[in-house]
Amino acid sequence: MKQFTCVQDIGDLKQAVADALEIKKDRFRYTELGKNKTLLMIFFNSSLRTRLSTQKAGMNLGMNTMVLDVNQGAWKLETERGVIMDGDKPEHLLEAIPVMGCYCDIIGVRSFARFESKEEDYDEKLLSQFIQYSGRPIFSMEASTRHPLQSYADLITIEEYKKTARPKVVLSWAPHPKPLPQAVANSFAEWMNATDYDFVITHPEGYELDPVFVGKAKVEYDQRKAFEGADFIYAKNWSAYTDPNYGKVINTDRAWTVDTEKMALTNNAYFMHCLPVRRNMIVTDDVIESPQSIVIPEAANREISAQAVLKKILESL
Ligand code: AN0
Ligand code: CP
Repeated sequence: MKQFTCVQDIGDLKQAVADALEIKKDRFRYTELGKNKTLLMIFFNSSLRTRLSTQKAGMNLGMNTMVLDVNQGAWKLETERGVIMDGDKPEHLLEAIPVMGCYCDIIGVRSFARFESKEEDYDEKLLSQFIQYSGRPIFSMEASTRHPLQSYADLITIEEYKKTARPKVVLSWAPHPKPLPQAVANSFAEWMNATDYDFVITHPEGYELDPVFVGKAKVEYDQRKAFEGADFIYAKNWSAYTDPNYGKVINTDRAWTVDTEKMALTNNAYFMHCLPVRRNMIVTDDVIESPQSIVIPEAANREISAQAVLKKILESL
């Protein structure tokens, strides 16, 4: 595997789950594979889980790992070509990327949607430049439109907890005070659509996702109806995708918060969220602390998905 940015890159999902569960049984089986190989993780945005789980995954494979927080200590980067660089940015991305490539074998990149231009975000301009100019395999640690390491971990988690072959999985929008990217929701939808699960998306009007990601999912505007009979509730906030509100918060209606009363409509569903989560906005304390909440095992599986991806990339070097 030469890059990992979306569901297609991982190939057959049943195999991907089997590979991940094999790693989970013995995560130190491949410590020779990454020997003398260097993983560079580049963050344009904050992270707790991705940073730690991916670094741990690299170490499990015997890799050396380096982390660069671009906004803390590196030079401010110009990203536009043709700009006369007489402002506050001393370095251009077009030098920075190949230079980073000189010092490592694999690069992970986190760069969220910037909400300045929907086209630039949905073209994955920054990630594409890394792919084009670094000379190294690139994997996404959440880019503008997708968070595939998260979705892969989510899939592993559902496979571990599901009680029926074709569970009903509901992606539910939930309120949040600040504009968040659509990446986690898009990506989760993309991965769920690649399974044979019964997949439903619920959100208030105005929060429709890009139809490319919605795919064959059923969209239900009545959250309570969507929750009926669900086996998994996957809560997430996202900002508006549709124009003219792209990147905006158009509603923070706490009637959409996931609470005990709504969970009671489900088939004793498990509660999932990628974290970080704002309690009593997205989900009540009671639900996230309940035995049905699997947010911690879900986060733990981030190490496994990252290791499965790094292993595949290492095998292709
Ligand atoms: C980010 C998001 O919604 O994309 C990262 C989630 C993994 N969340 C926040 O910025 C709070
Ligand atoms: N879920 C997730 O990617 O968390 P971080 O933003 O903390 O990495």
